[in-house]
Amino acid sequence: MRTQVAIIGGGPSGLLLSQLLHKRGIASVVLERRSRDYVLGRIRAGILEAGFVNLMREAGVAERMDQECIIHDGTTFSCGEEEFSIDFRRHAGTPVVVYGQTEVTRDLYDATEQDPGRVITEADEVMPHDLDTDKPYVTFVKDGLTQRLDCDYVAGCDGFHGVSRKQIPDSVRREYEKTYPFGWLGILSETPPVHDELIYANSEQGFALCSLRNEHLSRYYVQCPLTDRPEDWSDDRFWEELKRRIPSRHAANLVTGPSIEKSIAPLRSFVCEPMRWGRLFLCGDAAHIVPPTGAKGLNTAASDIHYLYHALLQFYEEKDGEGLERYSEKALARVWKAERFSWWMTSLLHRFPDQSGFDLRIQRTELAFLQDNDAAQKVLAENYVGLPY
Ligand code: RFL
Ligand code: PHB
Repeated sequence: MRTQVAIIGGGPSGLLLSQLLHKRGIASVVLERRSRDYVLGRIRAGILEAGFVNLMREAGVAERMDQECIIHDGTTFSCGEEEFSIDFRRHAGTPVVVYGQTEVTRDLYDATEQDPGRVITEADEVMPHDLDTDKPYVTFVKDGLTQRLDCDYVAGCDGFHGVSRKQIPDSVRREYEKTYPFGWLGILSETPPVHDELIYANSEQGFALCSLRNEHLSRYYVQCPLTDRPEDWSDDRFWEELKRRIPSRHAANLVTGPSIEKSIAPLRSFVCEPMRWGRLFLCGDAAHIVPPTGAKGLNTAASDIHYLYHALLQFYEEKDGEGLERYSEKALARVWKAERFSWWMTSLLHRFPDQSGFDLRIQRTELAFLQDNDAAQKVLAENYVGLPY
């Protein structure tokens, strides 16, 4: 088999790249280890930056999103009973969009259906080869048969636990990592959202987030110890804890119900440099992870795809390799800003085990400053809605 761009991983990064290239007549094959249903079963991001929305439109897969998404002009922060809202439109000139990663991925999978063969699911033992030559290829096993996919370039879109990043030799690869001493317990429930904005809550009991997918489907999170397991949290325990962490006027309005999904995610900051080695280009979670507090993971994956897509267009349409040469530098410049913002939001809102009385007062003062200061709100709004590509 031969294609122009071999894409390892059929999550949102890989599928979006493939769809954008397809629109411009550039051939790609996506190799995904799991089944489509498995990928669509993962409940993850909910907030899209305008840059992401524009890429979905450019890829021709925005019809359902444009009909069903919810526009959010601002977000609420609370600290105990105190709360305030930051107006994105006023401070940054643009809102954010609520539309789940599950729906984004479904729309992208649906678009590939007219073009069978572009996505190969349940591909085992995917392995790229000869990445430092001008004839790279990828081998994989499908239905027990080993196959070979020759290509010009390989996009490593296979998430944090994928094979792509490890192909960059140890002597070249630098990794920067910070793990946080807590996780997020998340539930999805078929109940109306508690508020018409997201609520990011700092409380004595720890962080909580009230989010949503649509007017009948809510997504809530509470900070929890890393040693907890989802089985330790009955639905009743979850709702009680959430109510303790948000202002009482919202707790009084909270509609509870059975959870339809419950999971714990660890929080980590991670960056791999460089994001390109030979003919391999890393994108999304394969190259970097952020704690979810700033809603930046999927959005940063999308900015990588923007840079790589334009670099590939420049190469195939104008025979100019400059974009490919500069991919890692351009992507990393934006990645580190998302890392900084996500780390800052995480530090602002969580309880840390080693936090002193002084640290707590500083955290509270930082929130009070954000509440009172227009310039601070503008900085937050610009980062939250997404820095320019
Ligand atoms: P993914 O989604 O992990 O997809 C990678 C795909 O590669 C496949 N794969 C392989 N395929 C072939 N061979 C191999 N050897 C392979 N190894 C892996 C996997 O099966 C998978 O299908 O990475 P991608 O595409 O880069 O997308 C990244 C996003 O999924 C991630 O950044 C976001 O979900 C992060 N995130 C959020 N991001 C936001 O922008 N806004 C949010 O509100 C937000 N909330 C979240 C989040 C992540 C969370 N969790 C669970 C970590 C909330 C949570 C709770
Ligand atoms: C979500 O809805 O899952 C979500 C929203 C905002 C975040 C993280 C997760 O910061």
